[in-house]
Amino acid sequence: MKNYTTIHNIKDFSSTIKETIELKKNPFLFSELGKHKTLVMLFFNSSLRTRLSTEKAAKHLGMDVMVLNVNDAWNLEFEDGTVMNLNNSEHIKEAAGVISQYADIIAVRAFPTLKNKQKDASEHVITSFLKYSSVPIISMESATAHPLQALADAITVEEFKTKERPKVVLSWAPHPKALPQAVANSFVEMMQNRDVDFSVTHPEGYELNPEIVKNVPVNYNQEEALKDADFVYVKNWSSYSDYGQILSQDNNWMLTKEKLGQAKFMHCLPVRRNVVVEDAVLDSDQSVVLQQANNRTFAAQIVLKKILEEL
Ligand code: SN0
Repeated sequence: MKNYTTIHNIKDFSSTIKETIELKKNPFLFSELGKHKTLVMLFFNSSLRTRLSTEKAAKHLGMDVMVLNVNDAWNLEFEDGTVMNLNNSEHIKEAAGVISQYADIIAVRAFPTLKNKQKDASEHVITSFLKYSSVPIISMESATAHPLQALADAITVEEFKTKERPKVVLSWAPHPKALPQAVANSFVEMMQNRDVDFSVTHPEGYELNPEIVKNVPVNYNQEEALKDADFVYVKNWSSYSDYGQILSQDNNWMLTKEKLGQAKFMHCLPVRRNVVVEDAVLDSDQSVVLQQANNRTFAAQIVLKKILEEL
């Protein structure tokens, strides 16, 4: 693997997931692979799981890890040819060139603006790192995708499924803040590549990018959509068509124990209790959010392993 910025950098989903579940049994098996190799993690935004699980994964492989909260460094300029006489002190060309000399792999987290749809769609941060770095790039959530999360999600479904082809539903839920579509996008793309009965439910106006959703069934009636589900993945996102806007905070869309039925509950975390999902769900043994978060380590580890093998 050269880079991991989209789930499509994975060649074979089934074998990668199988390999990850094996790796989980013996995480230190390849502890020599990353010896004297450095992972630099760059955060433009907050992180708990991503930061800790990716560092843990790298250490399982024997790597050294350096973390930089980019907001503590110089403000970066991404436009080409600008006269840099305002707030941005350093151009991405120099920054990426410099970091590439310190790192064997660079991992980047950069959320969307949720204001400028075209700029977010262009993925200007991750694209600039791909362009100006001389080492592999891993996305730790970009403007439109969260491929490490989606891989952890697929592993979790594989581990908990009790039938050959489980019914998986992605449900929108209310939230006080405008959130990215990234997690939902990558989950939708991943489920399209798995043997599952997959559908999405959300209020009108919350349609995700049609180029991503393609022919996945969308139901505006949540209760109907959730019927007989084996996995309910809940996530808020802001409107894509009315870009970045909060159109509804209707708490009838909060996931309750009643609506969950017998299904397993999934969420990428962090989650707002009793806004997105009620306590009774998170506190029940149908919730697999902790196991899902644990799989973030092994998703990162399989990706790092595949990249290290090609260095
Ligand atoms: C991010 C998102 O993309 O939705 C990261 C999820 C992995 N989530 C948030 O920003 C939640 C923030 C909040 O205040 O609840």
